[in-house]
Amino acid sequence: MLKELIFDSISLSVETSSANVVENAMAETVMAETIEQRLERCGVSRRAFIQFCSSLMIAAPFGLAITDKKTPEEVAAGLGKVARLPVIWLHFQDCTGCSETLLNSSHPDLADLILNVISLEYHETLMAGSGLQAQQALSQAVEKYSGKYICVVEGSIPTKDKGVYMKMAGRPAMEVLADVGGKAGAIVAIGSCASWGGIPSADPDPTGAVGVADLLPQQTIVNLPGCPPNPYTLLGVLLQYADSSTLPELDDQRRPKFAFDRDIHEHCPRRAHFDAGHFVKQFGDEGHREGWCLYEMGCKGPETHAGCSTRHFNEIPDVWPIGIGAPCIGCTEKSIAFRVPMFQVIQIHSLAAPPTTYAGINAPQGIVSPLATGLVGIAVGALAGAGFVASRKFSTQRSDDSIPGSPPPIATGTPDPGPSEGPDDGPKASA
Ligand code: FSX
Ligand code: SF4
Ligand code: F3S
Repeated sequence: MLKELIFDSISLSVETSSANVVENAMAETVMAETIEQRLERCGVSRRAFIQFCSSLMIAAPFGLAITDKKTPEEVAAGLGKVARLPVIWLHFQDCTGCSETLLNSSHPDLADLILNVISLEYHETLMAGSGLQAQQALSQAVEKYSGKYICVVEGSIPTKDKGVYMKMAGRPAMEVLADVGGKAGAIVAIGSCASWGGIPSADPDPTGAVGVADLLPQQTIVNLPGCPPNPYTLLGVLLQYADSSTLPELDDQRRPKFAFDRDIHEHCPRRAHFDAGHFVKQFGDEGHREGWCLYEMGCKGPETHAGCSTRHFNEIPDVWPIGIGAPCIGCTEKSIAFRVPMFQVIQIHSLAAPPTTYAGINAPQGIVSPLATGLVGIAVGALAGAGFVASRKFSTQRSDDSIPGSPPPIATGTPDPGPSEGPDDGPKASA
């Protein structure tokens, strides 16, 4: 079903000129088609479309004109009238993870929907055509929709040795980007590779890999970093552009604020463990199995702007790095992912270190002196007498022995070790 839809969705070049005429006529029809008409023609239910709009609203609760202060029904009604946006998708040095994340939904309906709400004119890994056919399809689409289409770029562009490390139809990737990107209404650099080099640009960077903005700084470019990025962020940007030819507000790294204005740590489900000083010390230890904070395993969440902690992947709850027990590697941050070693503990610049503001969880309670308690008991009578009994009970409890990774109980007769900082020294806050 999905395969059929993909082939149906992409305008492919054809083998004969008469077939070309038919194809062009069909493309005209498609161009004039609104999202609503297309969904109806392809038998996509209104219910599925409203569900899609709800997911888009969850992904972009603020800052996206098409979803702002609306109900899902209103969003669906508005988007239904929008003409399908022509999209030309270029692949350079990448793993195709960005395309995968867009189409590998756990609900087949969603993948169908995505390919219906936009008009994907060219996408090398999805289209059936190849070689000359593919080249013709690209140049036809560029010419036909010049200045109106969005060019989505996936992957970094090699610049070393005149770009010899990647060519398409004999042309270096740099040249293809300048041509196709230069004639687009706007460019969306999807993924960290297209945004600023990503994995291919990691040391020793053999191909001189750069992002789109390094080569076309004057063009209108939206960066959607992430390795891979969240598909709803792309769809939000594309649909807003289709609706009003505008882009959402961007930050100083050209990322849409609606998706990158907060850091992972702010909404991380393990945040309470960070604040309490519960840190995983080793993959597979008890703390790891209990879902404790991954900061000491190199988690870059406190310095990483992205929405993964609230918008999970593939429509499945908890499917995101920290959700499955892996530290965030900061894949949306230019200066972190593929620059700072994955398991290296980072300095935290944005907040105070918890141990300076919160008590450590394993601070020893010590023994309340029966004599002191008794004296108070004499002074305040029966009420404090009850307190004495309670305090004795408290003092004989073992130190957090129900908590994984906590130190062994203090043996009888061992001197009180005195106050401690808690289970460890905690995060490294910057001065
Ligand atoms: Fe892969 Fe895309 Fe990472 Fe890069 O995503 S998921 S290597 S950002 O270009 O295909
Ligand atoms: Fe979550 Fe990482 Fe922050 Fe720990 S350091 S609370 S795992 S984002
Ligand atoms: Fe990337 Fe971190 Fe999210 S590694 S996918 S920004 S949790």
